[in-house]
Amino acid sequence: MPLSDCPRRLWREVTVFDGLQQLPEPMAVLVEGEQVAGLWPERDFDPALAAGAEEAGRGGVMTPGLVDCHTHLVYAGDRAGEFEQRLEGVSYEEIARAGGGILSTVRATRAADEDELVATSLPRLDALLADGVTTVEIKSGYGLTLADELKMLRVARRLGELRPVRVTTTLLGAHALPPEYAGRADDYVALVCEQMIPAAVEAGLADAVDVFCEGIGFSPAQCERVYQAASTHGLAIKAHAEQLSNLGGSALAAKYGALSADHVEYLDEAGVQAMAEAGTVAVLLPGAFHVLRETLVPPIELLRRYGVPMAVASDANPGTSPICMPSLMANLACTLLRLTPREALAGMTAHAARALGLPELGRIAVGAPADLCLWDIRQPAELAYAVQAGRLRQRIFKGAITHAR
Ligand code: DI6
Ligand code: FE
Repeated sequence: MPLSDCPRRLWREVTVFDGLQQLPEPMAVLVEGEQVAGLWPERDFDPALAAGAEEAGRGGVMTPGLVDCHTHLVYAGDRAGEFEQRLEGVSYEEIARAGGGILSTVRATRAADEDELVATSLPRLDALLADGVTTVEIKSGYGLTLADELKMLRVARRLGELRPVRVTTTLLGAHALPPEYAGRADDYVALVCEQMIPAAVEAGLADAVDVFCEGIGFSPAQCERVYQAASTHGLAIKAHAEQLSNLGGSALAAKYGALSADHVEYLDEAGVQAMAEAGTVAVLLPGAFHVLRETLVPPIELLRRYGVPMAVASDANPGTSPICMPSLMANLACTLLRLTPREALAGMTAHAARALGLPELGRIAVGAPADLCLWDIRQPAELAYAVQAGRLRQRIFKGAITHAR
């Protein structure tokens, strides 16, 4: 579109968190079309620089639109009964081994058609958007047949068409062993590698693959087969690794150039080093840590020392993190995992975008996509400090204000 037709919008006197840090003084921010076109300290701002722009806001804190880089948002049913069982002392693993857990959501999700899945998932997506999300990753993994995994991925893509949000999709066929493959895990992995991955790629339905590398999931050798198939088909790689035990899943993912290794409570120094060398992001999921009442904190100090970027995500799912409130994740990342508020916010913006292989997102910079949030708070740290819905004044997606009150 010719520049003269671009809507030009100007925000004045905003405190900017640019995705990595808070800028030292109040700023003027100009958006032109779908991009950030200008960013000036207020005291240098010359109105001639933004001639013809409409003033869209004044004051408040501006952050990049939040990036929720790990969710299982699409599913049917709920697991409230299991929550009660866990409160009575039954462990997540015991429930899983007895055929509940992920497999109970698999039964409900297989029984739902696409429209039903869209209808049950949209309110969860809307909750994320109301809390500032402009990009969300959505995994499959509750279908576990070729048809049901593709169904979940189509639903995820449809959600992205129904709402102003970027959706990236991840094929998580290797999430749990479906009952019809009991005792034949290698055959199921062959189905993932030889049918699900090629079909998802062929249909353009997946941006990445993920695996659950765990005693109750898949072994490192099985995960490696999935990574080989993903690499052959040009899909990015992610991992649920070191959540409940240390199997070396993060180092394995790093060996295949993974975008991220997620959970990582049981990660050791060799794994941290492998991630640092490969540029793999550590995605911290404090919601699951909280709900499972875990006590082993991910090795934050080692991740800092090796310079591994830390992202923070909701892990929104019916079992271990039935929570669709990213700002609460920032709070939990600080209170439970001891991140600083700055790290938590970088974890939900710049570093989360890296975990999706989209480093142009999650930043406020000239030329960056204008996915932005304007919050009614005084300083960025308040997002992590207070847990309070309704602080989002404006949500800006591709330069358009999509949520304003
Ligand atoms: N780890 C998790 O925390 C989620 N998946 C996984 O591999 C939980 C999924 C669920 O319990 O439904
Ligand atoms: Fe997960």
